[in-house]
Amino acid sequence: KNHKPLLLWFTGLSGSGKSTIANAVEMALVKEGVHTYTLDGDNVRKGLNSNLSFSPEDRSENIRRIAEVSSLMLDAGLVVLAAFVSPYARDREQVKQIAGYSNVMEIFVNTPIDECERRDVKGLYAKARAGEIQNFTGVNAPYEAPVAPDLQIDTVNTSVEEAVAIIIALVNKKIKQ
Ligand code: GGZ
Repeated sequence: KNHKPLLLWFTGLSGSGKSTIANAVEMALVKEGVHTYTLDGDNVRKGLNSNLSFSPEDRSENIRRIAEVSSLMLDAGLVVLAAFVSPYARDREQVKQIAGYSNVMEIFVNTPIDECERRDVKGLYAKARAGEIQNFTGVNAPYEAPVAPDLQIDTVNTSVEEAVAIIIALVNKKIKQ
């Protein structure tokens, strides 16, 4: 089936639910015959960006490379889902510059830090509070919330299924015109 390429950029704190939502959206798109690829910390920071830390400079380089890879995937016609903390507004702006403004849908997974910390799925917040992780976003490194995202998901009041339905409706409008 024919569809336009698109980059869905998920930004939010560690444990906000970015990857969970992105993976569920991808499954729904694949069911519709859309060609997708998901980039997240698990597949990018272990390979392409394994030489990068969580310093502000390395985070910027992390995001820049991901934007360039995404841009190549857009050339291949894919719907790319990228789930990264991407805490700096300047870096997210650069993503749009690299991939093309009209190709990017910025989705802010807006889960408050208290909730991320309460869930603490990977135990990283506890470690950060104990001083075992430096530069941990929300604890001892900043998160610059998007001022005007294309979409904002409140994961406290919205289920994953509801979030998927909202995102899919918007995505289909963009890629099937
Ligand atoms: C934030 C960190 C850090 C620090 C390791 N700060 O919940 P997770 O585990 O799976 O998601 C986080 C992931 C963030 O990587 P990104 O490439 O998305 O970050 S960025 O866009 O800022 O470059 C977390 C884990 O890596 N992690 N140390 N200090 N998250």
